[in-house]
Amino acid sequence: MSKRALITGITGQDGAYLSQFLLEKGYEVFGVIRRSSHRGVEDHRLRWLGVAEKVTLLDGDLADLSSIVRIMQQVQPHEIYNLAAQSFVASSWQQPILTGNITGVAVATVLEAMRIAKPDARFYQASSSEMYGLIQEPMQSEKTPFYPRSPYAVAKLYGHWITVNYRESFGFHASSGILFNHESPLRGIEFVTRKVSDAVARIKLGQASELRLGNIDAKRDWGHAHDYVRAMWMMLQQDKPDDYVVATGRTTTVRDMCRIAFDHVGLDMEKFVIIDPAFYRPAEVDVLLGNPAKAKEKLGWVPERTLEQLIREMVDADLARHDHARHGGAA
Ligand code: NDP
Ligand code: GDR
Repeated sequence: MSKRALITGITGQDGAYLSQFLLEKGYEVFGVIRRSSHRGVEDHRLRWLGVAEKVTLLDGDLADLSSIVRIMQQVQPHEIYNLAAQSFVASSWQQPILTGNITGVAVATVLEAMRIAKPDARFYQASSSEMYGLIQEPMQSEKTPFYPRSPYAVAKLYGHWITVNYRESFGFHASSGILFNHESPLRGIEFVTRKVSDAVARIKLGQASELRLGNIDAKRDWGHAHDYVRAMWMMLQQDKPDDYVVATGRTTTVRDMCRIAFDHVGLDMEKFVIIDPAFYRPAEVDVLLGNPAKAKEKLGWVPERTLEQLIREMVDADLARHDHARHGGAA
């Protein structure tokens, strides 16, 4: 009999890659979908990966405990991956309360649904390197103190600690992955890597003439989502639940990431990039650099793709997308 996995946030970047990964492992995959945002149409990310027909989507919202309890009772999952969130840091200053409710407190909603309907399931929480914020140590590990710098990061800290607390209070098999930035052609257009790859493709095709960015001196430890969803699954295969940093151990400025994208299509970024203070944040996380030693040692996890491969893949995908649209297809 195949294992059942329940994914909240299945229509997001990670949800799509995780669905594909789990289906390949023989899981039955169920996902929570918000009709309010999708109006019953299967999401484009699941279609892009060819898995939309293979997953079962169930109506629910993390703002509605009863919907999550019902889904949990119906699916009886062996593994629960809580990926749903208001995940865009910049928006969290515009919607701090919603972010607190969904990215933070709703982690307890999912844990409570599990407590009511399937307490022996294994639980994964999508924690974030943003929790480190104002950096206390040059390389961040599971032991580095947190100092959140946005309403998003504050909410993620609640999610992180409530996961630890349910593990310690009720003996739940609940693990928290402290994942550093990970990207792909399925990344939301609002995030900087995808904003860059999309703009570079449009500039190359003569459809745009500039790219407006905020703080390009910020540094991030960027990996590929395809590699990172594997780490989520690996955490839930361990006998004991725990917390793990998932990162590449290399940090790069937004400026240098951008240069990789422009170089890939033979353009000089200096001619197109305009610094626009509208994209500055009220408080910035200047640099993130993760130490994935524990994940390597305990899980045997190592990233397989480099930043250069990732950015080139994203630019190529956006070139194909815009070229297809130019010839009458859907972008
Ligand atoms: P996305 O923003 O791509 O996806 C977010 C998902 O959450 C979407 O499926 C969205 O559904 C869903 N969602 C939002 N609000 C609700 C709600 N009220 N009820 C149910 N579902 C909801 O995020 P990613 O895939 O990039 O990230 C996955 C998780 O990992 C997030 O929690 C994120 O904060 C965290 N994370 C991400 C990192 C990254 O670099 N990508 C790094 C570290 C942590 P809908 O389609 O309906 O909007
Ligand atoms: P981040 O990702 O905030 O790290 O959160 P994002 O790509 O939005 O920003 C990365 C860095 O780039 C700087 N930047 C810009 N960012 C955006 N979006 N747009 C711009 O024009 C721009 N110019 C410069 C930002 O200031 C920042 O320093 C992501 C999300 O996926 C979170 O959910 C996740 O938890 C963390 O990664 C780890």
